[in-house]
Amino acid sequence: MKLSFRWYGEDDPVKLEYIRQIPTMDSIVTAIYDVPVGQVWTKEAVAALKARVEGAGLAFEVIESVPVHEDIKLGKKTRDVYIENYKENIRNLGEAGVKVICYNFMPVFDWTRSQLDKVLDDGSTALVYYKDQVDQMDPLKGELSLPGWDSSYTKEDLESLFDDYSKLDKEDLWDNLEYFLKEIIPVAEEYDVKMAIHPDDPPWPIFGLPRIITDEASLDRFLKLVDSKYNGLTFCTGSLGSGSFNDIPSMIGRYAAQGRIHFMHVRNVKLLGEGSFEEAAHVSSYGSLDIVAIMKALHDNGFDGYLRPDHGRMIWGETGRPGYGLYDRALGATYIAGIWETLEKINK
Ligand SMILES: [Mn+2]
Repeated sequence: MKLSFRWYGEDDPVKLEYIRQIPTMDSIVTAIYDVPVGQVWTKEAVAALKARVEGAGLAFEVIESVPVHEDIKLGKKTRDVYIENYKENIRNLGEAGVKVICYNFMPVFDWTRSQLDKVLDDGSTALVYYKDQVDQMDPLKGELSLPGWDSSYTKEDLESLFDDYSKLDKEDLWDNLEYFLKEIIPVAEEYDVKMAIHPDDPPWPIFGLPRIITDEASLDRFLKLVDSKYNGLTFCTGSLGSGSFNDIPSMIGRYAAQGRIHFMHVRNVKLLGEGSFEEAAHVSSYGSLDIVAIMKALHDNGFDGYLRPDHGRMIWGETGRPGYGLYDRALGATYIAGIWETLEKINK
């Protein structure tokens, strides 16, 4: 297991130099953020990012994310240009030593929450998803105020995207995902870059948009679309674990044994029933997931990929990017490292 940490670049209030001081930290998970979705990241930009990360004493081997253009998800005629660009990104990143690329196939919206700064009992703040609040939101009406959403969309862009997706059902989205994979996985194999899809967060449809990477049956179906190790998973415990229908340790055990998990996101969620949840401290007793069982499932099945503590709460007065402060994620990293050390020693 290689411990890693997400870093948003020079604008991130969490400095690379601080991340390096977290015990057993190995790698940085990052991306190039100033190139529009669907365009090629230049070799020069990739080389500069690699030099910056490695100069801080950390490995540059995981990219999160290379985003997938909406035209690819929609299966538009223009997708082929964007797919060629995507392949070029895989080649450039592979040549720079990148081993894993995380991406997702969620229409329009990435992760969705109803509030980013809910005050918990201990005074920390966390991201939450309350179903009744989300059900009342309409992305096409009123202010563009959905927490965390991509503010680069204008109202007109959104209307046009929603119109396009209204003509698409789940099976169409599966077809478009398969088309994309059949194009890119051979390139990933050639350049030794493992592709790792991130599940949908939350793992159910929102705002009438289809979502397909949500549970064990859909992950099985996904892995069979192209039966190659290079077509693998970012297994996000919080995203999949927001659905009580997912048995997380059991799923991890299966997919790790198959060698299909290349990247782990580990965080805890407290399920509140009926499609609502709060993000919680990593420690098992604070949420609904058994983090020790999760780490044991990885350890028992020989997991040797990358793992990062996922979202943390905001604690100790820290301000910054919701979910991505330093302190609570560092506590999570240390907790995870402690469980792993224990598993290594008791299994000797
Ligand atoms: Mn995640």
